[in-house]
Amino acid sequence: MMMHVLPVAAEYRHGVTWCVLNDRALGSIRDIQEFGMSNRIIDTDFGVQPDFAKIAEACGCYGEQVVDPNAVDGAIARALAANERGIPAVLDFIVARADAADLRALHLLRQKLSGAAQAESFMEGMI
Ligand SMILES: Cc1ncc(C[n+]2csc(CCOP(=O)(O)OP(=O)(O)O)c2C)c(N)n1
Repeated sequence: MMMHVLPVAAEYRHGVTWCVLNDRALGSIRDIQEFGMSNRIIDTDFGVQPDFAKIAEACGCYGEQVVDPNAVDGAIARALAANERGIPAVLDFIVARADAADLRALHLLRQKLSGAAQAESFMEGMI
């Protein structure tokens, strides 16, 4: 989701819901920094996040932040109900950081197959 699409979707009354899985990070890039670049985490892990629900509302959309897992069904129902009325929606689900085991495994496999130096350049090439 890019922020500028929100007022456009509202303008054209698109019945669409964006679900943000909000772990306060650009996760895939952060994982590359952690596992492929000697744990140099730069500008991918955030202490401050915008309030995406308020941004949605400011753009004429329905917005809701969801923290409690028990609130997921209700939030989805409210978003879809807004969509039925021609109002786009953003659901900002606050989630824990996912386990990066897959990327770590891929990195280790590349190291085994082609040596550490090549694995490092492979990870750099992914950015
Ligand atoms: C407009 C745009 N800017 C930058 C990128 C480069 N990019 C690819 S993945 C990524 C991080 C995405 O983070 P997030 O949306 O949190 O998803 P995650 O990696 O956690 O699955 C970035 C910045 C992109 N693909 N598109």
